[in-house]
Amino acid sequence: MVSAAFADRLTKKLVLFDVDGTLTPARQALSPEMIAALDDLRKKAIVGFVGGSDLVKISEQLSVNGSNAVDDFDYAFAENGLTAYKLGKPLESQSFIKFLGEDRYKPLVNFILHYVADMDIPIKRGTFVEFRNGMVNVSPIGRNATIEERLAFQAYDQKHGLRGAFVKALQEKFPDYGLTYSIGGQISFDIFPNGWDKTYALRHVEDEEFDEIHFFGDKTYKGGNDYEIFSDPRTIGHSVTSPADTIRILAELFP
Ligand code: M1P
Repeated sequence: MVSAAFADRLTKKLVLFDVDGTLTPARQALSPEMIAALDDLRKKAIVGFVGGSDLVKISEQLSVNGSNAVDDFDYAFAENGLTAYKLGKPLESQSFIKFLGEDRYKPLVNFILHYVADMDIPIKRGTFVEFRNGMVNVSPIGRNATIEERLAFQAYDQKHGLRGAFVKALQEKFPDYGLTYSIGGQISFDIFPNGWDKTYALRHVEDEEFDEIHFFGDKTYKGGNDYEIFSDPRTIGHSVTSPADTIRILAELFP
């Protein structure tokens, strides 16, 4: 039986999607083809997204003609599920700063800002640390970078391993903080308490006792921010190479 919440749909299957690289190109909007595929899927399954970004950014990408993304998806999980909605209604969540405490946060952010200041990279923009509800996002180039500047940074980072070295320095400096450092996007990495990866979102769906939980993501390799939920025994993981690949697999699984 489906629960009262989903009584209009005769399905016990949940399909969850990562956002960047899976539903949309990084930081860009849904294509008309993806909108049609999701509309069709929502007739056959319960549908949600699990993004690493905050809800404002994800909403910019997933809203269709001014609609609200939290209404267009059955489950909306931003910041790995630390911000969570079910059928448009907010679910309880926790916060990064409550977990860490101001006294431990301050040395961490001070170290990060010093490290960024000392980095010699071709260009720097603004917003090097973004403080979110469930995590802190750190970007050596800065979050205000344009799409072109992002791509240039990503290529430069691939060559020089800047983010990897930054993460290593943080792990060595704060070994007892209980934090995970996740390089999930193009220009930044996320910092959150151990266990607050995308599997965090799964606790919000447990009560529905779904028969199958599918997860689609592009960063499903070890170290990628989709790895934990992709390989979790509670999910059936699908590794995709692009939004077009997501549409292709959906057509096979849900004809
Ligand atoms: O969803 C993946 C990542 O997307 C953004 O990363 P970047 O700006 O580096 O491309 C960030 O919102 C990050 O938090 C998130 O994990």
